[in-house]
Amino acid sequence: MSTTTRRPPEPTSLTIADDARAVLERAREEGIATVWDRLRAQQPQCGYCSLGVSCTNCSMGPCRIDPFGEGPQRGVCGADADVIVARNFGRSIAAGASAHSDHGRDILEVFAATAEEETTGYEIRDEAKLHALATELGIATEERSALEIARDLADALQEDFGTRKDAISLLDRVPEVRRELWRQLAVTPRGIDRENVEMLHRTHMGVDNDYTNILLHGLRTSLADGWGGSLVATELSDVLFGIPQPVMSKVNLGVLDAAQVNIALHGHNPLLSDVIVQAAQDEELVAMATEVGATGINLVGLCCTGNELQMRKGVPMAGNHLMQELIIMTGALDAMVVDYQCIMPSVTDIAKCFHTEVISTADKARFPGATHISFDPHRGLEIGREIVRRGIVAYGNRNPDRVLLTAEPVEMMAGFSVEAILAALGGTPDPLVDAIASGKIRGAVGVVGCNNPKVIQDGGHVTLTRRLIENDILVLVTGCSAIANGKAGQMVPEAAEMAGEGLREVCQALGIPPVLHMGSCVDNTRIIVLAAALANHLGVDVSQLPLAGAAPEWYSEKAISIGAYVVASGISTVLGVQPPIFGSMNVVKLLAEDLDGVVGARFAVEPDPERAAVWIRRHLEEKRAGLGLPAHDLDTITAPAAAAAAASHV
Ligand code: SF4
Ligand code: MSK
Repeated sequence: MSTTTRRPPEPTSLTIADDARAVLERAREEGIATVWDRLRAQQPQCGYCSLGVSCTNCSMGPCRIDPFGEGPQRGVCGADADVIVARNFGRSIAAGASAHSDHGRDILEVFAATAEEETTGYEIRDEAKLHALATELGIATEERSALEIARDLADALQEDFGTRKDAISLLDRVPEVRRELWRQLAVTPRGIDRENVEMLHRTHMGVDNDYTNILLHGLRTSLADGWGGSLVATELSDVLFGIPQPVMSKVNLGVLDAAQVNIALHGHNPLLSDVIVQAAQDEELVAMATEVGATGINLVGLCCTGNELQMRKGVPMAGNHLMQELIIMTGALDAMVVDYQCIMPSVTDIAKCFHTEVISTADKARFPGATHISFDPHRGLEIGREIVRRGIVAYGNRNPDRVLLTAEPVEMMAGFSVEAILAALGGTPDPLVDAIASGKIRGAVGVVGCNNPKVIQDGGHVTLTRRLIENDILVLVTGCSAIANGKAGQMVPEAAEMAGEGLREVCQALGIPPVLHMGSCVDNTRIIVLAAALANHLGVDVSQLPLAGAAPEWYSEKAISIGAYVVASGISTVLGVQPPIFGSMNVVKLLAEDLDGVVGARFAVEPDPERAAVWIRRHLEEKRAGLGLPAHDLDTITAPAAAAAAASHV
């Protein structure tokens, strides 16, 4: 167990969340190192890497470019700062896109096996969505069974991963004007795996040495994620597990119950967690839990596996990215079941100080110190039962004197799939379009992404979201942002009271919160699909709509890929954490300025959420003016004086 001898900073400076602060006090008292301590131990972090000007792509290096212009300006091979920064950025996009797309493929493989009746615990739960998808791909549905259709659909989508095509299958949802733009720019994604492989090829030494060309392929790679791998994950998860519908749930560490066996489901892929939810209802296992003295089995979510379960089944949510260590330190967690992505290797270290059993389940994601139970969809339910059984046994090792549960859970509403939003609007986007056109709603913004210990936890998400809804901007959230906003009480219908007059009126009429939970990281596709549907409905391009994206606390390569496909789809996006690109002002200029003239959208970097809100509000008003809608005078939209003095931006 690693410990730190220096006294860590006050919890109030690390997080705005009360549940986190209480456990961080315990970490301080007991000398247990957390992600925040490890970040401090890493200071000062490498300046070359922070600027993106270091390269390890070959063994003539490692190389770095002197950002002050006094030392080397070229790597051993001759690559300059522009090439090195663009190559690093491109590789990050490919890594993020690969993570999402591999997740999508895993869902697809189980879907295909389910179609062959080879799995246990899985079925086609939404035949209407299956039919809609099949029709979209030109697959016959008349007088055919669901399994027959599913087999053809699985084949067609598997083709999207590897086969060389002119375009992947689901691009017809994109407005024709944008698809034509992508054709002209040669960024139409041709195959989900192909674009990732090509990015790795291009960024090998001596291949693509034009930073613009590399970054354009970065957009193509990201589009293969957003309109390919991630979209496959979202759509087939809906077919297998059901389309999310609005559901009330609870959030924060208070969802743990000292009287029950507590099992947290952490990661991203709903395949195993769905069968664990089924297993936890097994009468034999519930009886076993009672025998060991518990009152029941309490499943809770973490990160995006949690989002998947909360959206579809109302499973309570324990926390977001930076809560994964703290939940173990409550002493009340009996088992943490992990699949993949965003799971800190440190969880097994922290678990050694408590009784928690960490159970890894994906053969591609092993955690030394964890019990590994290999996921196999052919025995899904059986494995789910085995995992729940282990959680019950671990409960027997719990020390009641170590249990630290202080938080009261907060209510939140989840489950706003595109289908659910349209249903809430009465089956047509017209009410939303009318509200935007009249100015009651100024526009819509996706506030998404992670926590990052460089940002006070949840502070970026909650402040930015609050400022947007106060100014009549509908906010769509996914991933850890959804959890942050849920904890802050901004995701219940009553939160309409926090919104500006126009948004409040619309939300109250529809009975919805001003901040809509659209799902997990792969479900950012729901946001771009909704944007494309609105654009098609109005006969305009996505880039003309009063929309924006924001990732105030992002950390992950997946977030870079998401940001890139959102921008490439025509939606400008503000990042709250500086990406490693500032070693090349050419790359910065391209991403933050010139891209607007190419794809009608661009990146911005703004660490201060108050100023990010101003940037977004101005952007939306400019888009409104462009559409001939009533727009506010930009000079009236300003940041609070303190924020203006403190922040910097591109
Ligand atoms: Fe250095 Fe070029 Fe090799 Fe990168 S690819 S490590 S810049 S020699
Ligand atoms: S879990 S990618 S920390 S949102 Fe999707 Fe949260 Fe970011 Fe992971």
